[in-house]
Amino acid sequence: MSITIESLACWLVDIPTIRPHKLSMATMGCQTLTIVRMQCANGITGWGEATTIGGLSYGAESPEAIKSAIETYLAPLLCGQTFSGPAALADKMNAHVKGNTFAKSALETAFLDAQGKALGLPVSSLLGGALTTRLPVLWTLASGDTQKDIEEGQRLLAEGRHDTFKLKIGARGLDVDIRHALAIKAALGDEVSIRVDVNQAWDLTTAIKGMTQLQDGGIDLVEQPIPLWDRQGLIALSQRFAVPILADEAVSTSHDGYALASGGFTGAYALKIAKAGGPVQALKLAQVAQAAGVALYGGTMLEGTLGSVASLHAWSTVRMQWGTEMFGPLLLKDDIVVRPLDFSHGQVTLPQGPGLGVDIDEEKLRYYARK
Ligand code: MUC
Ligand code: MG
Repeated sequence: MSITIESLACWLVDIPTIRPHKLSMATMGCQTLTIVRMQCANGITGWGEATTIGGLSYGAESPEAIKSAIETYLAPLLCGQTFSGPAALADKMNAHVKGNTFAKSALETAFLDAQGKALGLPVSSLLGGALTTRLPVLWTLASGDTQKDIEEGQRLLAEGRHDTFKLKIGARGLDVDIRHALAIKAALGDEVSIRVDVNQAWDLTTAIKGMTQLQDGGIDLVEQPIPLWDRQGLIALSQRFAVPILADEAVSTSHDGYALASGGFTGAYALKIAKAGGPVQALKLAQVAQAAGVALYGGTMLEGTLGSVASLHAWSTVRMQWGTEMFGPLLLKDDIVVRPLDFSHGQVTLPQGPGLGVDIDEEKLRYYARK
């Protein structure tokens, strides 16, 4: 069903995190959600969200730049136009705007929300149909303190909320990081899957040393140990070690996925709607991975509920061999939605209503929106 976009509005929404979240390149005390409202013909409203991590320290688009790209370039391009579906929308955006995949992701999300509402179908149905309505979700232990991380992990295990954890390492020396990871693995026990994300912080030599020790210590997955540009290094590490590599920053689009896989990469790809330019675009990378025998993982840019649900609709349509990390809403002190997501037993429930299946609390949106 065709959708005519009438107007677009955009807000920067700052929400504090429940504790400092320490990554190799930034410590987050707050997350900024760039929220988009797409007003369409026939009174239909679509909502979308884009987030990044730590301003400009993770990716090339800051929240402010996402808002500016939408307001200055994408809104004038799209408003008044009719699109038969997300393919036509992406075609138009890509013909006139290079890059800016975070901004495009928020707009593709809002469009899918509007089209799903117009058709009375959940977004997952527009993307091929959900294989499941409950998806696995891990938690990231990243307080920066080993003992605090152990206590947090033990508490979440006891509450039955998560059974798999990711650790953020790479900000400190290799020996400190390895001690940290192996102490958490030892404390949480053999049954618990522990993965690490280095966020590009090591060079190849350090990665060979580090991965040897992580593999011997029973770590299950090593995410993006070396810089995103070192494709050959990532392929070499994936072939050298039994512990699998999860490519994150190195693989944004289907083109990156094709280049890595055809170069001999084995392991898994972290899909993220922001890296690819939206849920439909992220699934193109999933299809390349499936064709190449590379496993899949549902990644987050620490989105709030809107962005997490947009991702979940996409992730629900493919088999995620390594599960997902769509815990972003749990890291935030509050959100701008009427009903929070249902997280329990290491899983999250995919909303079933038309579109994203998420209602916005406009009072909260106004309260948290940057003035
Ligand atoms: C990343 O690089 O994967 C995902 C979980 C988390 O704690 O940080 C993000 C970013
Ligand atoms: Mg990562």
